[in-house]
Amino acid sequence: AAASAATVVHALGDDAPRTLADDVLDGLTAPFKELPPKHLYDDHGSRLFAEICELPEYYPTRTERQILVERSGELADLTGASELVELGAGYATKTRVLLDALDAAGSLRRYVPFDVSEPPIREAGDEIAARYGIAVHGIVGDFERDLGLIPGAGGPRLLAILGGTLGNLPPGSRRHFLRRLAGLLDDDGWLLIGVDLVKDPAVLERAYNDAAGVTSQFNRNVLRVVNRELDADFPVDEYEHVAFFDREHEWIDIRLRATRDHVVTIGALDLAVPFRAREELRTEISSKFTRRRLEDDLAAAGLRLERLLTDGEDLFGLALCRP
Ligand code: AVJ
Repeated sequence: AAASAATVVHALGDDAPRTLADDVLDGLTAPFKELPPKHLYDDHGSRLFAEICELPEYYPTRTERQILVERSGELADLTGASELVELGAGYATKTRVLLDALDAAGSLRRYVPFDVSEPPIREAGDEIAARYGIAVHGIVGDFERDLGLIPGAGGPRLLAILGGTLGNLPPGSRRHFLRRLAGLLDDDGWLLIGVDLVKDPAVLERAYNDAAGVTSQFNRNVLRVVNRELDADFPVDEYEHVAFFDREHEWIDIRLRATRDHVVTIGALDLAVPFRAREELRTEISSKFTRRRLEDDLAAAGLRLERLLTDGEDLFGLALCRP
């Protein structure tokens, strides 16, 4: 039945601070300090990321959108999908293109947006339910943990993870995660993955070191999140944003570098963490792909690459895969 408002299911609730506390405790006491990138996306971080997507240096978002604009009809015809499940949906701006195509093909019945942040799911979900007259089942959760909340497929499913989100996972976790995604698909299901492609390191590095400094703000925001949520005292302005292309691993390595010796107190954990001047804390990796590497990862997860749709300059790819 057509619904005019989105249903939203929550997996995070009271658990979210616990996850952050565990990650901070593990990450800041490890031999090389590290925090997982999902904590970058509080409300402020989500807004900063939306700003990044509009930056002239940050080509992935507009390139992916352009590929979707050009090839969504083909994706709709190939998949005949009756439902779109989208991991890391955010405001679903690019998704509209895909929804339009599935709607035009006449197969669309349900949209299942999944994200760590609730406001985008609710806003975009309500609007999409009303506009397409389809059921919208939103899920607020952590997709490394809460995939079980995704309902069973009610017809050919298109499971999408766009924007290069998959690239945040290190190679081993990525294969493991792909295997779990394969488990959400029946034989008639499809997986659509947005992958940033290996290219001139100068172009890559520029995308993560924008002239306006928005990426630096976004990166350092994770320290504000820890300060607020765990009663910590990171001197946010005394950390520098660092992002470089690691040619061996083919990923952008994103870090925060302390500019002086200091000790950070994390009240909620009763923890004191010393930082040396120039010591770095990794906040994100963003893997870049070649077709070969993608195929190897997919094979390890029991998936195969049906099409790799790219833009004219091979900046970004949309990989359509099947079990
Ligand atoms: C959301 C993970 C795809 O890796 O390009 C952008 C995040 N970090 N600028 C990316 C990000 C810094 C983005 N992903």
